[in-house]
Amino acid sequence: MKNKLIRVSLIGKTNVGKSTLINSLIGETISIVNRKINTTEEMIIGISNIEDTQIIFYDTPGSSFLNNQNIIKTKIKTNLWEAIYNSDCIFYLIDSLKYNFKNICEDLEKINELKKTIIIIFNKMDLINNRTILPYVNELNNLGFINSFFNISAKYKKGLDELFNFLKYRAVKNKWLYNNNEISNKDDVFISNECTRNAILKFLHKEVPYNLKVRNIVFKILKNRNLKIKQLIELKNLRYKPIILGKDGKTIRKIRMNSQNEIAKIMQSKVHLYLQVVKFNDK
Ligand SMILES: Nc1nc2c(ncn2[C@@H]2O[C@H](COP(=O)(O)OP(=O)(O)OP(=O)(O)O)[C@@H](O)[C@H]2O)c(=O)[nH]1
Ligand SMILES: [Mg+2]
Repeated sequence: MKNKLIRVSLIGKTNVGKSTLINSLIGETISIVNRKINTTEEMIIGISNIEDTQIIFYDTPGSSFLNNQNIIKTKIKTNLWEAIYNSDCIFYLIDSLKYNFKNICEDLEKINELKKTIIIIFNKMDLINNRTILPYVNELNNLGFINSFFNISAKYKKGLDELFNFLKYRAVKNKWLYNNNEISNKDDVFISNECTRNAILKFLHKEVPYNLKVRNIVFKILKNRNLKIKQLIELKNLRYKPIILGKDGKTIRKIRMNSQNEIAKIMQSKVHLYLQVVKFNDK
């Protein structure tokens, strides 16, 4: 019987490991992970079905968008709040190495206005002794509205069973929202575009990666089951083009190889990736 449902938002500052966690929970790469800040731009949904329960996870952009008064209404901010509104509970992730009570409190108080169940998750526990976080737990517990605390390592998949058990227990009678075979709202085209954006984030610094879009124009499964993919890197401003190409095309070649390898790993097939750098809206 498919009759229980729970929806969970993964919220937290940039780089705390939200996308790593959704990938580990779903068991596949559906959201890209990077050491740079503000990697995730769109809301990404991951679906996990366990017996009669469907668990829906929303991966969101970093929570700096929650409070930012300068951003009145952007797609990112709207996505973030939409995820929170639609959730039955919030997993608020903390990078255990970068605990900052005041910063975290700002987010938590804002989220708590919606009276959602808030669960604190200390991530990156592979890098720190368990005892270090005890005073943090105490401090946050004193806020009076935190439902529970978990310690995990999203990267090394530690502590995830406890999260699943908690969610299974809290799921309530409701119709499933997705079919049994769906694991994400994002398709292979989206993920392959994201691999290229991620490679650009890796090899280029400063504002360049945040001022472009990757758009797919060909996604074809060839007779030998290889994948042929063509993508446009669309720039808002063409002055970035030489930076992306690099000297003698060195940088774009590195981006192409890195993305091609990543897509091949995720799709488990050989990939031929072609990239072209164009001005936004150029055909
Ligand atoms: N050691 C360790 N590193 C982790 C863990 N979880 C995530 N990371 C690393 O932290 C960095 C950021 O991870 P992401 O998953 O991209 O973080 P995010 O919260 O989605 O970041 P934004 O999308 O920018 O908001 C990456 O380099 C990850 O490999 C963990 O459990 N342990
Ligand atoms: Mg992310």
